[in-house]
Amino acid sequence: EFIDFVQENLKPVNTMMAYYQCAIMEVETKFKVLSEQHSLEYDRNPIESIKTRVKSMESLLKKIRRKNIPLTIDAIEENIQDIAGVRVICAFQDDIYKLAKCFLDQDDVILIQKKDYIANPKPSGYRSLHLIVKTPIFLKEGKKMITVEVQLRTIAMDFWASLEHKLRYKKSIPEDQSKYLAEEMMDCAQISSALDERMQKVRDVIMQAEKKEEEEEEKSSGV
Ligand code: 0O2
Repeated sequence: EFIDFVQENLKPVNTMMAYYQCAIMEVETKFKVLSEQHSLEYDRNPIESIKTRVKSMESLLKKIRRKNIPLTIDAIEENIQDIAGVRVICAFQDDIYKLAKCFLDQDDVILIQKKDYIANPKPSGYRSLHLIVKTPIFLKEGKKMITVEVQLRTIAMDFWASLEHKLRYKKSIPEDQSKYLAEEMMDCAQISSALDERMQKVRDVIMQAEKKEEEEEEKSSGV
């Protein structure tokens, strides 16, 4: 049925996917600009890496079925908010909130929904800050607002989520083992959360020391 829909609507489906790709480029650039500016100001890059993807047709189909969404372009665009995905990976947790604020302060970024799975982790142990936003892309006909899901995470959160994602889609793991592995991942989530906190505290001490050194240099050069 979905295949028929795609075949019958090949052009609008391809156009829709191309627009999502354009919105991804816009959002990725916004984070690159913020990172560049932060590097210039503080000599430190808050972003470790950025990963982007347009949702695959297979994964899109699964979601359409799971959520019982009617097969029209409008219904898909309205109900599926993660067709365009941008994942921003930071070293430290506080960089996530600083970046999110700078991003959301931009007047062409409209926040649709914020899901703070760092403050409130999912039952699986999953942690990340999700921002569902609308942002414009500029076409010859004018601007079109496109929905993008931004996931902000630390390196530790990303490491955990990548492994857990693999586990989630392995159907051949026996039930008793899968229960044990889920508990194991819960444990790992707690360890990774504690690691994020401790590393950030060490980073804070380093930053304090740097600030002090700079102040002392300024004082001595002023004499
Ligand atoms: P993908 O592309 O394979 O990553 P929604 O159905 O989106 O309206 P939902 O599902 O509650 O509502 O959205 P949620 O949970 O806020 O965000 C969905 C995405 O977050 C997932 O995408 C994952 O990327 C990530 N995510 C959420 N929970 C978990 C989790 O427990 N473990 C891992 N590893 N990732 C998680 P998809 O849809 O799975 O697709």
